[in-house]
Amino acid sequence: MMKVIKYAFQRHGDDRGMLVALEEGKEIPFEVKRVYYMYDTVTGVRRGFHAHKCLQQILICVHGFCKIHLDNGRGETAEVDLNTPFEGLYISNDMWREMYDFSSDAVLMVLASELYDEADYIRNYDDFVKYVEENRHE
Ligand code: T46
Repeated sequence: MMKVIKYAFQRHGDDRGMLVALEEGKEIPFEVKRVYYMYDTVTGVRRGFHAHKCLQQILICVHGFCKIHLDNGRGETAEVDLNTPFEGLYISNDMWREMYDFSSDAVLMVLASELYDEADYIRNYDDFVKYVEENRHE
């Protein structure tokens, strides 16, 4: 079974409601260079279908819910539910990802360690498995 790293962020709640604070070097283990989010995802859509050579990310479904399929290219996979604004899924580089089962109100926010760079994407699954094999350090 593949190890999945999910963070449970501290919730600062009081009688006004809830607040989550994320700080680089504390809750987030990398320098955050970019934030993006997806919303109004069409029902039934599956997105992603790629891996990254260098990029690390934390995915937070700040509203609604969705699921993430992870595949390390070495025969191990995981399905992860994201359904609260106080949990974050860490995705390392060299990890195939697909996002699916979005609720109609889902807002999936992503904290990223690098700026957008198309050259960092591996968009073909067979190329990804080959890349993992070639870059194995054990
Ligand atoms: C990832 C998963 C979780 C930009 O111009 N800047 C950006 O920072 C991003 C992320 C995207 N774009 C443009 C590129 C495409 O024309 O937005 C469009 C949709 O991006 P993409 O098809 O790559 O979206 P997803 O949902 O397949 O993947 C995204 C991220 O790209 C990817 O890094 O890990 O979310």
